[in-house]
Amino acid sequence: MAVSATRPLDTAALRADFAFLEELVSGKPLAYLDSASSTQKPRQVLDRMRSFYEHEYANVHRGVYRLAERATEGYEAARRTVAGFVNARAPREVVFTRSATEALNLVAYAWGLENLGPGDTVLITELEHHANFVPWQFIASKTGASFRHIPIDDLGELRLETLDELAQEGPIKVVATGLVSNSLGTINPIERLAAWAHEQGAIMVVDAAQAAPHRTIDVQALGCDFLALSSHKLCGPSGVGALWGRAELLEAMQPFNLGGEMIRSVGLEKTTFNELPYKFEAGTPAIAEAVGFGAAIDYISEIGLPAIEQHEHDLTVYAMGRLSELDWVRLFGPPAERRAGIVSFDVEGIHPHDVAQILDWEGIAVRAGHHCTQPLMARLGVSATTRASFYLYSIPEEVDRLVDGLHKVKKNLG
Ligand code: 7TS
Repeated sequence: MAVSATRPLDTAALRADFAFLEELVSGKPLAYLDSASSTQKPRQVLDRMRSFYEHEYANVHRGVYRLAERATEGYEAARRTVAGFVNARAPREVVFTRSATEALNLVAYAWGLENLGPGDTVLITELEHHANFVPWQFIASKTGASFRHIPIDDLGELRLETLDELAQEGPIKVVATGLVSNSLGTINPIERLAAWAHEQGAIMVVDAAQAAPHRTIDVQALGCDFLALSSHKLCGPSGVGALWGRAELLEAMQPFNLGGEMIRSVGLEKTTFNELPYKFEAGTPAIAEAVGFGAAIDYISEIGLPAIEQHEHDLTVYAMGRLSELDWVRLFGPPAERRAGIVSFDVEGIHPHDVAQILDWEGIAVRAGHHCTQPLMARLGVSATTRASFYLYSIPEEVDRLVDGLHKVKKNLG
């Protein structure tokens, strides 16, 4: 299957790559509208992992025998693929982690503990996923730094006019923000924030977990210093993610986890550490998963990120249009032009968990909850929302089924 970036996605051909679409739930075809939580996996990724396990598998960076060399080559090829995917200057700027969460913890601990102190400010946003919120809050409290946030407006967009006021409160050392909000889909102006962060003498940390699957990522154009992503959100396996960091910053940092290949030499008196990127990869990594991550990037890159983004945008416009026909449904977040393929809403008088439960009986999978963004939920004045999210295999008929399902929810519980 080859789809040009300029042509619409051939969803019928793409959907044939995904076995999960053959599943029936309550006797109905599954409408999987929860790709922001995790995406489904195409056969190409699963085949690559199976073939790697069958023909190329051994531990990496250790053996001198042929199989270990093959495994190491597969693992390092995946690193080169991730590096190319985010336009890193070199593969050594890419560290494999367990997840985007671990990547963000790595920066907060390894950079934050050394570089933050009383009087400094860590700035996050009111939109953040807990993975880019709690580690900074924790490290700020450990180091005595203050922890502040960029507020949002009623549409869920950052109030950039507050930046200068925030800067007056003390030196800002870190600006940490998501590129795309997992709860509202808001797309944040990272280039502008990165330029501003650097004017303040701060580093710019980008959580791209929710952006990398859907739009082209270029760390050099974004102007950031660190960027985190996860494999499982872009058609790859779970258990692996990546941190991209500027080499000079990674070089200057202390390791995060200790043991295994991240070590150069160990003595009773002193231990020295390996070079980048191995310094940050302790223990046996998720080897076949990294290879699957690379295969997933190849898969979505061949389809074309611009085409995926356009497809999701069209679905979002359609979904927001259809949902706004229901005057008992309240939509959260910015207009479709300024958001990714995520639609969070509230059904008047019915708890999101009940909404999701009834939709499940109709074979429709949506997420209900706070989506690991409790400060955002507080700002919106709700404890939870129902969230539909799209990916390259999503189709308008699934949006129609969602709307029909919501009519049933309203009839049963409204
Ligand atoms: N950052 C963002 C913006 C996310 O959406 C998520 C996961 C993470 C970080 C953490 O990624 P992980 O791979 O380390 O788990 N978001 C969601 C979600 O929206 N529903 O389930 C997981």
